[in-house]
Amino acid sequence: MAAPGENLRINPDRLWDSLMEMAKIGPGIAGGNNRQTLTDADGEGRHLFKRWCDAAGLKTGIDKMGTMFARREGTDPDALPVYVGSHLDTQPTGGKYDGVLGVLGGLEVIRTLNDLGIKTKHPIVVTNWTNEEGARFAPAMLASGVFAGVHTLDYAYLRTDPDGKIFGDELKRIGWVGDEEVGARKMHAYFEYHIEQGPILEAENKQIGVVTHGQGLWWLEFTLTGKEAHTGSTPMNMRVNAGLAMARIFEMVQKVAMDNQPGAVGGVGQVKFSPNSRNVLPGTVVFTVDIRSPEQAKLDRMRAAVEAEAPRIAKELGVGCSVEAVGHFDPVTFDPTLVARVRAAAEKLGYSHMNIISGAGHDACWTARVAPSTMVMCPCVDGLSHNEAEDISKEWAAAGCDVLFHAVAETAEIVE
Ligand code: HGY
Ligand code: MN
Ligand code: MN
Repeated sequence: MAAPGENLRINPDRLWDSLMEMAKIGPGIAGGNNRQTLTDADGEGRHLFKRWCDAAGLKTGIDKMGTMFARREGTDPDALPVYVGSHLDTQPTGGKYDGVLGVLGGLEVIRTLNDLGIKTKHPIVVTNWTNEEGARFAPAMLASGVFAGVHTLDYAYLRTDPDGKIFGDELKRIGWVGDEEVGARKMHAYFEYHIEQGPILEAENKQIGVVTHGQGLWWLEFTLTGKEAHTGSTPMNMRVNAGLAMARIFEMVQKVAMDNQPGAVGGVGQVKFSPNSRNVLPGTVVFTVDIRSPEQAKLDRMRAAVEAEAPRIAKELGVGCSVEAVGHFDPVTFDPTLVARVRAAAEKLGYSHMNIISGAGHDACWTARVAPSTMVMCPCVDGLSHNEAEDISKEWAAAGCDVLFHAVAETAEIVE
């Protein structure tokens, strides 16, 4: 006996075609994408998304962080909207699905409601958050962080990229500064559909991740001060070697993460040597330690250990050491009612599913501070993400979007 609405499914080909169309904007060099936030490519991707929203009959509002909100009216204009979204910006060597699947999956929900002529009591708003990745401008989830009251607009506008470009200037340059106050919008609920970016769902052969929690994160930016000197003629006992201090700190971060298993990760993705010349010992080395855990106590313990050990390591080598926390969010528990709705949708549709904790950060981690929020996940091949080879199947993409459709439609309350 089919469950009511079980046969309501999204259009897999339309979703896939939209993903492939968006992937043409800001192409990478190895099949993925380089559509970093506030670049011309980001601006082009925004225009394409806006055109699609216009064609779907949505009214698009933009806030002062450039976040895009495309609204489908409900039968009760006073009812708070159900928001569904993610991000269109990518890593410099990003994949075609990280973030994009959630924005275009939200649009596919709207397109399917339009096809079926379904009305909902609550409006539904598809959202493209500015600068989720934090690759060009730290921290990650910057716009949703301002929306949730974690960062001020001024703080965000003054963030600078590695070339010294300023966030506010770049947002103005690409022409996407909106007039809405950031955070003025109130949400009935928020859903985010995302690839897992880890290996669990594929390994467990599950189609749907029912996301109960998101792990917390610290981004600790270290500046090590050594002495610029000739790599050839400077005797080993006369060196003030910031590069060596960095290497020993990396080893220490690895040990801190391994000592806190299970449920802890630590590593470094970005390093800047100055003057970065092959035969000059670095005067300064700047790098960001990324540590994460779903357990608050463990996350804080790891931060304390790293911040205690790094200066000691540096001092042994006569190297100066300073640290600044440039990104942080605590572990988040998603809304149990919405989580149960996602699980029920997967069951109704006959998709295999399992509870999962998000290893990556998402805008939902911030919206959870201001509205009931949760996520839906689909597997990705070999758990690979933040790599141009990031890959998913059309079937995985569609199954997750079907679940998103049912969870969003139910929360928005279908009007017969
Ligand atoms: O860093 C993260 O977890 C996300 O991809 N911005
Ligand atoms: Mn993402
Ligand atoms: Mn990402």
